[in-house]
Amino acid sequence: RRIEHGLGQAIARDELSLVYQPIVARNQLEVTGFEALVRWNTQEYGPISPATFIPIAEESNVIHELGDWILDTALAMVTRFPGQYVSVNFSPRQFRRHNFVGHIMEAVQRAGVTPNRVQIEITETAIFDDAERAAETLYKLRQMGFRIALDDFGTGYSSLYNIRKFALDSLKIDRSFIDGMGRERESAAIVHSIIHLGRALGLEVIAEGVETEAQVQALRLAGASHLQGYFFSRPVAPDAALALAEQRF
Ligand code: G
Ligand code: G
Ligand code: MN
Ligand code: NA
Repeated sequence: RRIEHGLGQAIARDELSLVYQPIVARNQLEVTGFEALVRWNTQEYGPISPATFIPIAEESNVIHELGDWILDTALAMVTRFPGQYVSVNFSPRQFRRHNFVGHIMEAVQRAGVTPNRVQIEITETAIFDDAERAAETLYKLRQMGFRIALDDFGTGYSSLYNIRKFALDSLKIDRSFIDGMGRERESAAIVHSIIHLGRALGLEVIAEGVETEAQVQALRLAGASHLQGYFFSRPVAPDAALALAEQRF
């Protein structure tokens, strides 16, 4: 409750910021996009992780105020990138908001950003409850030119039905599988299967949580189209992100 109250004031108090983590293409290892991740540095308790406060915000309409700030800030940033897209996380409640499509369209128009510079990251949880409505929302967004990514793929209510039914551009393989790849045959098999499946369906496959050179090599060999993780860069502040934008890894 105290967190919920604090979140209501966080924007006015200027306690929120976004950091950006590069997403790197397989072949030349150039940066094709940046994932925006929110940070909250409270005056009273110091930094609080989004893993803690997003689920709390998600319990009330505070998520909308927060989500609007995140989207507007990310859109202002993408105009500074030399061509990359920005990938923004949307929680299930945001995605199911009344007129989500109109809302997001208005935001990009206000910012003067074309939809192809924006990737919308949602999880399977967001589309699970009302699949018909979710399919329609994703279809419209994709028609308008937004990129759609299914985040944390392989966890939660993962079903192959989802990737057939929904208009998607990319699958983001959950980092728990990447983490397990070098140790367990099972994780490696799952990673390979997701990559093959994604490619067969014409989707980009982004491997998350890439931390080591060995993972980079294994994932490139397996055919992942994009890589993201601490090996390349942690999520960094706007100026540092701009410095990374033209870099090859
Ligand atoms: O960046 P970090 O690893 O601390 O993020 C922890 C969790 O918070 C992850 O599940 C991530 O998806 C989520 N998260 C981070 N930034 C955002 C955001 O801007 N919006 C939403 N909805 N979730 C976010
Ligand atoms: O749920 P989502 O995939 O949006 O969560 C992204 C979170 O993953 C961010 O909080 C980010 O800080 C974290 N992250 C990004 N790269 C790595 C990595 O290489 N290793 C680990 N452990 N976490 C990572
Ligand atoms: Mn994400
Ligand atoms: Na993820």
